[in-house]
Amino acid sequence: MSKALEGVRVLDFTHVQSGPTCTQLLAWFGADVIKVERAGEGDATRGQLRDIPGVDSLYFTMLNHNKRSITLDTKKAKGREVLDSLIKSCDVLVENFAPGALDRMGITWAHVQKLNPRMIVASVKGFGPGKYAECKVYENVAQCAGGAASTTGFEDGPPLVTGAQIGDSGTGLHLALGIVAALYQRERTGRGQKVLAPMQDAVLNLCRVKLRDQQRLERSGVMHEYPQYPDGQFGDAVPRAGNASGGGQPGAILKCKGWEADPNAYIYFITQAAVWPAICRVIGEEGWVDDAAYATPAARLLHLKPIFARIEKWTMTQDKFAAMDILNEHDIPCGPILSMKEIAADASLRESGTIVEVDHPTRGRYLSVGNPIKMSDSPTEVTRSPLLGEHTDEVLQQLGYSSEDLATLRAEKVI
Ligand code: CAO
Repeated sequence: MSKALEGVRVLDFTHVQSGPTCTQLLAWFGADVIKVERAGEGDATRGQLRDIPGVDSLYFTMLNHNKRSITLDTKKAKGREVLDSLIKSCDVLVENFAPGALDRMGITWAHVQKLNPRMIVASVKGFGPGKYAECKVYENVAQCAGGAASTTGFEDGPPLVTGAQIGDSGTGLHLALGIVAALYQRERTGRGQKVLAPMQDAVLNLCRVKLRDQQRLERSGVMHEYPQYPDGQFGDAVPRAGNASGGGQPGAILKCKGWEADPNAYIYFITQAAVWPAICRVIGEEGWVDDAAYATPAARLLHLKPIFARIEKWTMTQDKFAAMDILNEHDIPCGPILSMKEIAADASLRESGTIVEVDHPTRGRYLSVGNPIKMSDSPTEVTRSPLLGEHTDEVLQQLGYSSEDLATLRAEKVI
């Protein structure tokens, strides 16, 4: 079966996490992704957080599936020549170097346009234009600057970053969408364009509801579904809301049977208005269905803490999976708090290809996250990440370099 992006060739200048997540998606959709790395060291993540000495780390292998790898010193004149032929033969250049690094390499937008006016140049940077445009940025910096940290955590604690890599992988996703849209526009215009996804902006986009709440707070001074209501105080900025749902349907994380010993024996419970009578019946509080203090969503907002305390009395009698089964029989939205250990063993995620086992020549078999986006006409087969420079000869020969040329480039440490 063909793939959605078959025939699209990507010059992949990405490293660490944000850029590689983007090009990995493009590869999963069928693009030929050629990762350019420095000879000897390659992407820094190959050697970071290693669990097996001398072997590409899981950090690297899990972010670089389905790609080809070439080594190239782009600071040498001959390396620049190879790079120029790659630019001529590729559709997209993706990079996430520190600001200015691509220009310092001589790969300016004008240079790219001269060589290949159809090329799309896509970049991740920490910040967009403005006072921080020149700053280097990693995941947690983006989470802090994009509004996630100030709105995550409990009201009496410090700002918190989340384990979801919304700065890196979240920005990679945004960039991938920009690239696909630019490819689509190129079909009509014949022209490439620059695509920029700043990490701060991507995090803010994912925190959109908190900017909504900032304006609600400024208008009314209070937000009824936040844990600060009705007893606490609101300041002038959106406060941290703990595990409150943040939406129109109040929710909370509640203890389940075994919570004393198991740090993940919890369930997320949403008191969706449509199923309030069912909730009352399940927890044994049938009287709350018609009690004026509990019968309407507005009335319940005044009593959320005691309501969730009562529901928790019930969830503590069930393990999280049993609670999930019972609640789902009544269409009550809920979700078990799953550990990574439980997720790794999840049969449905394995069945759908979202958790995959991959073979690697030096590491052996390992577990990874496959393509979370499923397409009926473009299935994803996850293949292992490339060894450093594994495809240098193959790619350069495709560009027209002879065996003698390769020997010279190798002797001069260009590849
Ligand atoms: N041959 C020769 N030189 C190469 C090369 C190659 N194949 N590939 C990269 N280089 C050079 C670059 O040209 C650059 O050189 P100069 O600084 O002399 O111009 C140098 O390697 C280092 O690039 P860098 O500044 O991007 O790398 P760093 O490790 O110092 O910074 C990071 C890393 C992530 C902080 C920075 O790249 C960055 O801010 N990127 C944008 C935001 C981003 O994507 N952050 C997410 C990272 S994941 O958490």
